[in-house]
Amino acid sequence: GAMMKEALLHMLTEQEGEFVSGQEISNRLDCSRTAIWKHISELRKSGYTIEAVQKRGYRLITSPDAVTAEEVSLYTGNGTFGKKITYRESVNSTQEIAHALARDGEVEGSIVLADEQTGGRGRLGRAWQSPKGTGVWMSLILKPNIPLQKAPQLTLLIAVAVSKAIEKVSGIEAAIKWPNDILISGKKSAGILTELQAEADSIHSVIVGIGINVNQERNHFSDEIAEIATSLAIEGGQTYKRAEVVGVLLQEIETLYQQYLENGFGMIKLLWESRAFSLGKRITARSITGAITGYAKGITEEGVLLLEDDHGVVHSIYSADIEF
Ligand code: BT5
Repeated sequence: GAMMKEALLHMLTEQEGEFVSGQEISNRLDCSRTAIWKHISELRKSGYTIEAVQKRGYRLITSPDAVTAEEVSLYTGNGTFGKKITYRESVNSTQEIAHALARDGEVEGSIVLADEQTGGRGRLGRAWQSPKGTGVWMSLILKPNIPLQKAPQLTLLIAVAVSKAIEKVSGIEAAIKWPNDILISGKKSAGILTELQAEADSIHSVIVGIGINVNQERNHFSDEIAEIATSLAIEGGQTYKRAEVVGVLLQEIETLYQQYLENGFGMIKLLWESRAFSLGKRITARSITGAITGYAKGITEEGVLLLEDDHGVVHSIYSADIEF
């Protein structure tokens, strides 16, 4: 059923606003006219405007800004990431669902998407605001064959992919703030949460949580983050299709991830540095063990931040929040 609906949507989309006859649909999908009608009704219920005209067939007029499996599948291209999509209208956190799937042996590249998260989370138990119908709230399952201590490299890889995807879809420049923030005009437009399932020293699965503010208006953000958060719509002055953001992002991630597995972190490190916001700046790195102020010199091969304090001592920062 779901496959058929997806195939039908693909046919209508390919026609770019032209009519597709019931006969052609029925031939290509090998289904009855009644079945087609049923799927057309379902698509309409999901927000698609489809015109039906006697003897001419069906024509797609508009599609909703949805992150359902069928809508996202229009944008995922030929890669393997995003071939399997679990969509939920409302969840506590997509991370929870992805963790459970990974424990049950879910394949690499599977994603979980939600239209809304009621308990979206950031690092260190912080909350991630995920209002309904506004952003990309996604968890991606990876199964890299790398040692545990290299896992932080993946966060940097994903950050490069997110900033590239934002630029591709919107033309807006997006910088990376170590380790996991994507900034537009100095405000946070996306965040990354990398969680591991590991046995002894080896990684079983990496659950990469990605939150991207796409179509929020300013009043969607609580007072607490109103000054520090932004969205693509606020910055670009127009709305964007979230499904396209997801599709472009998955293609960017898959390309970088293949390069990373084949050639190592070197190339990713260069890309990361060219998009980094904090390098060469005076910053404060704050963590549970205290705060260090100094110059951000760069990142190591492992993805660790190097911070030179006022006495010339270089500190390796494994995890912290960065203030300017
Ligand atoms: C992050 O944490 O930036 C990681 C965010 C990851 C969210 C994704 S959504 C899909 C998946 N499912 C989840 O449950 N999570 C992942 P952190 O660096 O700790 O930043 C959290 C801080 O960012 C909060 O304390 C707020 O100050 C701020 N914040 C919260 N919601 C925000 C939003 N929508 N946009 C910008 N800033 C936000």
